[in-house]
Amino acid sequence: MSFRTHTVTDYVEDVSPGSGALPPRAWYASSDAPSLSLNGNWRLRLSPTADAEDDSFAAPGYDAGAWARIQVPGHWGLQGHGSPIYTNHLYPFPVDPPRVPTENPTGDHLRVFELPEVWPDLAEGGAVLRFDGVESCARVWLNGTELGEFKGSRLPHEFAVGQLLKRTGNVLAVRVHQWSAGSYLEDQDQWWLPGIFRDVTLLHRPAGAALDFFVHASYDHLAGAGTLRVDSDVAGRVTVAGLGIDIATGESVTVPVEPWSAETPTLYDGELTTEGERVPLRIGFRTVELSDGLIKVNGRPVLFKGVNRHEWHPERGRALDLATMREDVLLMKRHNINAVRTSHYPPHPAFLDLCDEFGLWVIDECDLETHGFTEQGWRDNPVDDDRWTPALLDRASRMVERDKNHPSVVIWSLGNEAGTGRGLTAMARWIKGRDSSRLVHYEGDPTCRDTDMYSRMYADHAEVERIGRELDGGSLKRRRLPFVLCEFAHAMGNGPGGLADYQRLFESYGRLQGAFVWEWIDHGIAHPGLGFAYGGDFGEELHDGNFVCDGLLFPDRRPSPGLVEYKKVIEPVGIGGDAGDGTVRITNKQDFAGLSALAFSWAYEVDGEPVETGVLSVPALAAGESADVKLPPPPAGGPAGEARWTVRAVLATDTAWAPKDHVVAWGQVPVSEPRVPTVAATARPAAGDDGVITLGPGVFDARTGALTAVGDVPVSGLRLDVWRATTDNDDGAPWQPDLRYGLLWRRLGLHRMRHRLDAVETGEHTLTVRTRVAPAARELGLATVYRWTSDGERLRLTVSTVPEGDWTVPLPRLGIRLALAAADGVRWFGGGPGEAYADTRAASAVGRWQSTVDELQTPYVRPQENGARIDVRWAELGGLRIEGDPVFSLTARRWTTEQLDAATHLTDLVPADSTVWVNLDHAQHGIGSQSCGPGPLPRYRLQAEPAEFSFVFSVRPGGSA
Ligand code: IPT
Repeated sequence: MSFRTHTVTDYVEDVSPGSGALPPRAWYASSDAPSLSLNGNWRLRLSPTADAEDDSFAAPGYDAGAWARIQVPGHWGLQGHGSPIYTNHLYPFPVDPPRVPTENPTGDHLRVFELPEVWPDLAEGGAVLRFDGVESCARVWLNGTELGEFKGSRLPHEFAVGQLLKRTGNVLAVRVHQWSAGSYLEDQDQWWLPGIFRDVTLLHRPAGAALDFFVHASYDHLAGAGTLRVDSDVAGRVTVAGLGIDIATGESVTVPVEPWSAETPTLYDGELTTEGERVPLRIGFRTVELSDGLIKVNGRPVLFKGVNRHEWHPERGRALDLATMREDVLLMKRHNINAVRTSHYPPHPAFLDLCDEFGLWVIDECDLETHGFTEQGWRDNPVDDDRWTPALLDRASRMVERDKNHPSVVIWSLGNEAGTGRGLTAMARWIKGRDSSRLVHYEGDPTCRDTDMYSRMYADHAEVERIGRELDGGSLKRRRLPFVLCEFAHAMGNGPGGLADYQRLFESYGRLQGAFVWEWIDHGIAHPGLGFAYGGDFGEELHDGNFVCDGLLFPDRRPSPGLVEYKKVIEPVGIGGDAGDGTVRITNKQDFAGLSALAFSWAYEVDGEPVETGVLSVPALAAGESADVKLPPPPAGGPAGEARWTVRAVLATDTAWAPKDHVVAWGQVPVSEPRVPTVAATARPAAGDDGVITLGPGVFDARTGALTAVGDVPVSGLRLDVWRATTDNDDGAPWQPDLRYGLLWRRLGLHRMRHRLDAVETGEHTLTVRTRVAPAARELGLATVYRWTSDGERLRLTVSTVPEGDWTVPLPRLGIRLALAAADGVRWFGGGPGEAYADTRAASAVGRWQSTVDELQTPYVRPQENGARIDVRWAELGGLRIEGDPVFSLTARRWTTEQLDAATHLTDLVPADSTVWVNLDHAQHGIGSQSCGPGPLPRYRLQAEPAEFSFVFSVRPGGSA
């Protein structure tokens, strides 16, 4: 055999999708034909340009002994070679399609393999080499013969290799280029991470093997019957034992079945048998249609409670293992999520198997985004340039053919943020022609020319309501379409706020068929010095910072408070009411299922402690039905105090996704109001000769009026505080036209307020400290008076503030801060167990909670305001007991707000000593979602207006710390 040594790189910049690969087809694992995973340890040589090395490495006998080793699937940039780049929509190279930079990191991958014993005789049948994902362009050789090259990073590519295989010493060579013409089509908001990042598999293809097949399994909800037909390239038989089905391919049969839905994901195991192989089928019967202007499945409109899922692992990037995919699905199911948009590319195929099995509606999105062209007014956009259309159609067909047999996939999405153009229309036409059983989605074209639904991202509540009321106008076609928010509630940092307000709209207007939170997981990269790294941490010349950390999960898959909030807001069962009439209203908010999977219970709580509990018997409610369910009479003779009912719905038995007793939904019904602490002002302030004033347990500096101790608990730095370490949502995105309060606050100087002491006055029973709190260079300020009284045991502080000057912005927070010398455990009665703010408070339940100062922190990848517990009646920490009048919001941390504000990574937060900084807030400004969407609704803004609030301090029985 002769092997020519040359370097060809033209294909890299060719708009064509590639050459040499087999036509796309369904992805499946044969029951009997053997396969060989080529995942594992490969050799890697990284070069700076596409042509730095010739292709002699592909020849048998090449000695790669000096090359590095790399784990496949994997990205070389996460395995010590080169580094990742993060941009949101900017191309990190000059825009001159289809040209790419000369500096084009190129990874030559090499692997030598033997065929396993079980592999049939090489003369029998063929073999296919399958790549499930390579970014962004690959050229492939087996045993020195070039197979072809391809683009389309998150799509499968197969090559026929039967005639090239040997029993031993097979040499597979893959040259991977970071940049290619394909990069112009893959401008998704994520890390640019080249490599062979999904499986590489060799599949034996016996003679008479199934090639491609299409399972058509519809459901007639009126007849309760499913119709099955399997079209197959290679004729054979289809059997479904559980349904007594045994038909020829191409033939259809109708039988009574249980339908598939995300709520009841009934799958029937079947088999396709061709002459050469047996293929397992997992059949879910369902019919998706657009009817009466609504997306209906099995005859009923569905409400998507969705998330956008990028594939991410903090160490392995987009090379996800099965366990991680499974964890994602389990976490979604446990948090009441029923839908996933596979933003912005088809996921690893195993993820869709899990969606079929556990029940999630899927919008399967094509690997297409050209967002960077927005910088030039979308000029030269590949989706509106016929030369690129073959590449677009290739991508559409690779997605549809691969995933067409998944019942979970109900909608095909053409891609994301690609502007408008003929290429998209061509894709939609092709998809409709190939698969009329699903709907088509695309957000980027407001005329909805190619789609079956009107889709938007980040529309504010008011606009969503207008759309719900069908007052939004738009093209005639669009006005007849259902609406989804394919992205909303930007989950960057603390937030998103306003989820409950959106959900109320979705549940009120039929046209609004739900929404998908942006996004599932933070794409932080585990980093020894930084905790998690984000854009800019690898020295990128262009980057978008921590905009890549905007998920409901932290990078290590711990749920953030945003996910806990979302779970509450999208509960499948509504539990609420007002105990006045002794009932609780139960609503089955599901689209299909009844309530038989759930067990209901009640607890009667006084001051947060359960006094009595019992089973609540709830009538069988069909999807959409409600009932007022009688609560038992309140227990007689119980303790006096603030009482409420807590009603829970838990799983009645173990399910595939969570154990028995997993809480699915809950609600609280208050019986009485919070009790307000009273302190008779009987103690008298006493001046000592050491410059100290005492009032009950309070010890003050006589000159400044500053509190220095409560009993034996030292306290320092107590004063009005209006600043918070701005959240990503406070700061807002650079393109946000709206008011961005984070910037306005800083411009005003609210982060550097000065406290002028005007007077320290002692009255008969009071110590009054008058101040004015204001930033340098401004005339506005807050006249602030601290009034102290005591009954000898407890010390009451009443703070009054009156804004002076022209306040045109809300306040970040309004309350006091103080420092304790030490604190660890924290107990409180109020909202919990987790973080909550004015517009992120649905999941906060009133009760008795305990935690530690360290556990109260929420580890947002970029540090910012976090960890507030709301509606606190009283809290105990550091030896103090603090009661609120009215209830307050509590944060406690081992660093100051200023340190939190200055930190850029979690590892910047290091306690200086044992000091704990405590904020007791009368209120905080809402959170909103302005890191990409709307800010907090007006009612969650903390307006600067006169306010008065009180705290009662005492030494906690049992002493300090
Ligand atoms: C929208 C993108 O579709 C998504 O990929 C992500 O970038 C998100 O925003 C923000 O995190 S694009 C929208 C900002 C116009």
